[in-house]
Amino acid sequence: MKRAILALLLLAAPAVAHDQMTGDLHIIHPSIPAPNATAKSAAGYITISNEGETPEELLGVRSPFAASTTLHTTIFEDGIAKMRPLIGVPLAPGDVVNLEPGGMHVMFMGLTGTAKEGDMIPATLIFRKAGEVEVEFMVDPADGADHSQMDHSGH
Ligand SMILES: [Cu+2]
Repeated sequence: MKRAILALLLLAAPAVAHDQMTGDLHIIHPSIPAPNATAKSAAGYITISNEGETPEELLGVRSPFAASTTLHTTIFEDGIAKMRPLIGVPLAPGDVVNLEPGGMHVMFMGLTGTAKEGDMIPATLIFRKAGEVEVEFMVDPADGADHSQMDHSGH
């Protein structure tokens, strides 16, 4: 199972993927598409697999890369993508949860610096059971989306 997921990810990712196992949690390729030089915010993506037997939940993210870092989901209203804050991301036993473009994501708002492809951005994932887990978000090639322009009126 684990191998299959990683193999898929490696196929899909143009650059290198990275992953880590922390307790029962397999944390796969935290990444940020390179924001443009003037971007005020950026989205982060990640795949988390709960390989244990107890429910887990991602409660939040902290990073020196942004003034505030929150969990978001994307909803569509009249065909327009809007982002809304999430309280947490449930991770049931056996679940593989993707934070990915067009869906749930980590929102870095008020960037404290620039990031270019290949940079590693330190961050802390906060889980209900596992507590704080240090990760690095890899800066991937730009995806052309400027999250500064997106609707965040839910904040
Ligand atoms: Cu967002």
